[in-house]
Amino acid sequence: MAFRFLQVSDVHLGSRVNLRWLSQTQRDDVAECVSASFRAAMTLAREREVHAVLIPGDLFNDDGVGPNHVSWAVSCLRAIAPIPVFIAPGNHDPCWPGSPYHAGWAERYPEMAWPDNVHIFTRPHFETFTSPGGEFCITGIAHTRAGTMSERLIAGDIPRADAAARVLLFHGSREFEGAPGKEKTLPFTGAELERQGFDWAAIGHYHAAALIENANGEVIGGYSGCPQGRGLDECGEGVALVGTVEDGRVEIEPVPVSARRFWSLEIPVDGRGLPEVMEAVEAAASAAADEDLVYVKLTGRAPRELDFTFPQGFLSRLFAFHCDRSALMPDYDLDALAASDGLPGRFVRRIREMSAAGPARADLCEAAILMGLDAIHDRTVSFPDEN
Ligand SMILES: [Mn+2]
Repeated sequence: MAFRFLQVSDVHLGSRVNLRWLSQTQRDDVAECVSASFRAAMTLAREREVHAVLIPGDLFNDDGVGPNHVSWAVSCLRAIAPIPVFIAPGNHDPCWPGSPYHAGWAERYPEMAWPDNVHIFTRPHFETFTSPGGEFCITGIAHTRAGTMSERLIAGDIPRADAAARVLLFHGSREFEGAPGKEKTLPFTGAELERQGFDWAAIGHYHAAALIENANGEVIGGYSGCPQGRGLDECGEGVALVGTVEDGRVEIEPVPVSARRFWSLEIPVDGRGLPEVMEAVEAAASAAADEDLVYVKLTGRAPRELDFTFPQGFLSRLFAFHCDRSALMPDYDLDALAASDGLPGRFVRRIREMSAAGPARADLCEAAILMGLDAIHDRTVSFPDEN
C-alpha cells in the first residue's frame, strides 16, 4: 500500500510584515495570507486523503506567539482529524516551558489544547512513532531551546522502526555549495542523510522548496519552504509537498497554497525613455497575477532630468506595485569631474580619497558622491531605498 503524506513547514504563523513599500492594509493582508496558506495546506491534506501530515518546524514565528495564532493552528488541525499530524518544533518555535508545544500549555489554555490527532515531538533527541497497523513510522526530534542546535545528529545513530514507509522529520540545515546563508541548525550533508536509510526525510528551515537526491538520483528528502512568502526574499509560489512512498520509491508533487506571490524585478533603463521603460516593466510584470505584489527596481544610468515617475493607475491591476528608482545612476562623468577645478571636482576627489583610505564602504561613498553632486546642482536628492 502506498503511504501518502502532506508536508508543510516554515509557515511562521504570527509573522509581522513591515515592508515600507506596502500600506498598512497591504501588510495586514499579507499577514492574513500567511494564516490562510496553512489552512489551504490542511484543506489539501483532506482532499488528497493523506495518511499523515508532516510539519518539520517553524509553524510559529516565535515561541511567544499570540494565543490567536495558536488557536488558529489548533482549529486547522482539529478540522482534519482523524488524519494524524506530526510536528517537529524548529529553532523559531522550540518546545520549552511556556511554548504551545510544552505539556503545560493544555493546563493553562484547555480551550487551545492540541487535538488527539496531533503528535508533537518534544525531546532534543530522535524518537519514533509507529502507526498502529505498521503502515508507517515517523522518527522526529524537537528543538527545545532558543537558538540553534549545532550537534551533527544526522551523522549519528538514529532509531528507526520497522514499517512499510519510514520517515525522518526534523528542522535542519542541509550543507551544500550555495546553501542559503541562514543560521545553521542540526547541520547535515546529503550523504549523511542517505546513510540513515529512511524512505523520506521531511525537513524544515530553508524557505525555498528543494528536493534532496541520493547518489542514484532518487529523491530521499526535501524542504517544502514557506507556504506563503512574506517579502522579497521569499518570492514566487509557496507550496506544500504531497508525497507518496511505495516500496521505497518516493514521488513528490509540490502544490501551490499561497494566496499571493512576491515578485522582485530588475529593469535596466540605459538609454531608454519613460514610454519604453513602462513597456519593459509591463512585460516583466505580465507573469504576475492581479493578487500579487510586484517590486520593480530600475537600474542603470539615466540623465537626472529624465523623470521615471509612472502615470497614476499604472499597473493598478496588481494588489501591490512599487517602483524603486533609488538605484538609478545619474550620467555624471565622474572621472572628468574629478580632474576638473571648482567645487564639484574638489568634492568628488575628496570623497574618493576617503573611500580609498577606508574603512568607509565604497558603495556608500559612491552614493554620497551622487547625492552631493545632485545637491550642488540643485537637483532633487534621492536617498537609497530600504526594502
Ligand atoms: Mn527555521
